[in-house]
Amino acid sequence: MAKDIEVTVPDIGDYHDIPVIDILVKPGDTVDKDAPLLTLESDKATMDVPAPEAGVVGALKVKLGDRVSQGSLVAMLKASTAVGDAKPAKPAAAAPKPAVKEETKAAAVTTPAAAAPARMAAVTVPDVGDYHDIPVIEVFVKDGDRVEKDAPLVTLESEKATMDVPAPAAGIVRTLKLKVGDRVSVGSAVCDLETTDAAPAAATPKAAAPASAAPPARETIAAAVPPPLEVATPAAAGSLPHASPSIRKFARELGVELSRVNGSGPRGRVTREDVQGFVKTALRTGPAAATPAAGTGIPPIPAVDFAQFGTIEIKPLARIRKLSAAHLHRSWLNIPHVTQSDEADITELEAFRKAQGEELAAAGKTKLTLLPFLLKACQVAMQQYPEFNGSLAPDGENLILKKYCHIGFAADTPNGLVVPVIRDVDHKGVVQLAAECADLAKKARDGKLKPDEMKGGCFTISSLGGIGGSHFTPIINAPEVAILGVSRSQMKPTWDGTQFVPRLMVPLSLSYDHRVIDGAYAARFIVLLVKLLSDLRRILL
Ligand code: CAO
Repeated sequence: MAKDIEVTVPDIGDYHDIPVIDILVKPGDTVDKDAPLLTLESDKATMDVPAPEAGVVGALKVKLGDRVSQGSLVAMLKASTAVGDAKPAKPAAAAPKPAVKEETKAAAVTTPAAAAPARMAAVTVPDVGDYHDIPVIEVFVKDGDRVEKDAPLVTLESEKATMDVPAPAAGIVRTLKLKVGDRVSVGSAVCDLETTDAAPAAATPKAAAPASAAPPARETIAAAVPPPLEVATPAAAGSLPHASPSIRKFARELGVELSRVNGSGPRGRVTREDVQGFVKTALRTGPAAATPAAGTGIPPIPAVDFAQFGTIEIKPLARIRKLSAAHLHRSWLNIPHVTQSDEADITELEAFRKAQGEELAAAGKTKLTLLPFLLKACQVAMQQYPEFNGSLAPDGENLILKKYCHIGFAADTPNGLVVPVIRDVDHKGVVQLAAECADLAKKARDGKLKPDEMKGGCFTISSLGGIGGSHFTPIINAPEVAILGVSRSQMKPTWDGTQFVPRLMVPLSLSYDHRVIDGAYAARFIVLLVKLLSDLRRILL
């Protein structure tokens, strides 16, 4: 029969009045026996309070920052298993199984036998309760490493608990005596430590006792040993991460949610390298690539084993595609996009372009496409509507207005999308712009663009006109605030007031950042753009 249980802080040794630093459950959560409910942290150790029984979490009695001691009520739990006819539920307090004996909790420090240097101390496995012959699952140090007092040296893991053996004093690791997979019990040698503390317990004459005699000073004992951390078995823990106290602390310090890190250790345990790898990936490729929904709270798309439906081929993504994926995802998620569409009558422009193009071709000059005209028209419109040449300051307090005008254009390459940038469009004529576009587009296709040639853009044009399609919604190339999508021009019947006449119309799709640009401002911008393209003489005005 379901029973309400008061979950209290178990015997955590010498620790009193220590803060709750993490709450791992909320009311209504179903937890298994031994699943961690919350984490406490003293200045020396981090420890979880596990669920004493499987059940459903009721009211939480503590919040982050509350200070607790042994016996403090932390939560109510409706036990799903029969807990017998026991009267009050208090005994179900989440006492971790390993009985931590205060007097023997320390990593024992003794001077090694015979001619050891005066300040060399032997570090041995402290009394870790009922555990014998348990494996070393992680080694954090190597010979020559300098460690602070209480820094974890190794992690041990029994079936029920994971525990770090911390350095009993600051010093330099001299001879490491363990490796991952070794099995240890109380008194097993961990390493020799050349202590640098002014008067570490190990250096006192009393510490020159045999290994079994832990340092007598009680504060040294307490300082050296965090009590074992009860961890649930992976099955019991459900989706909760399986990691040692020091790794949890390490992840917390870096702001990494352990549940997002794939554990590569035995039984999916998260290691220090896993956390470091996660951070490196996030820094290199951006959070979007580290996990598609990173930081957004958006549930990730579940993985599907496509091979179950038919033959598949795995094709690694090109580096450019991965980089642009992260960039586009960031923009899409961070910027409230609005796309405004219109069509410009480029009948006259096209006639002019063709005539000029033939002249240029005859002179052996660059091919004249629509793109340089679009660049020029956008530059003029940006000068009249300068917010289109702005970027929102990261704090969201200011708009940074640029007095230069560099415009990028999206180029389709075999390796993916790149955006070369034409500098100082306002200082250049259409023919020069055409030459620069052709040059940069070729470099882009040949994979020869230099990083500087893709930087500093104020605005982007994405022209799909050479391919086809009508309208689309381009994604803003942050930190820019707008992008113009251009589709394929088409001869259309247009009403001139008295009759339908055939006119060449080019579809335009202007996406803008609505935090910076109002709809009316954007509509004025695109109307001007349409006018400029419809009658190029306006560019001179
Ligand atoms: N309508 C009709 N025809 C168009 C056109 C339009 N809007 N824009 C270009 N064309 C024509 C050109 O005139 C040219 O025709 P001809 O060969 O008969 O003279 C042909 O299409 C090919 O032009 P182009 O694409 O080589 O040249 P461009 O200057 O217009 O564009 C570049 C250069 C680099 C922008 C283009 O090659 C490209 O890569 N476009 C794809 C951009 C892209 O992928 N955008 C999507 C980004 S979001 O995923």
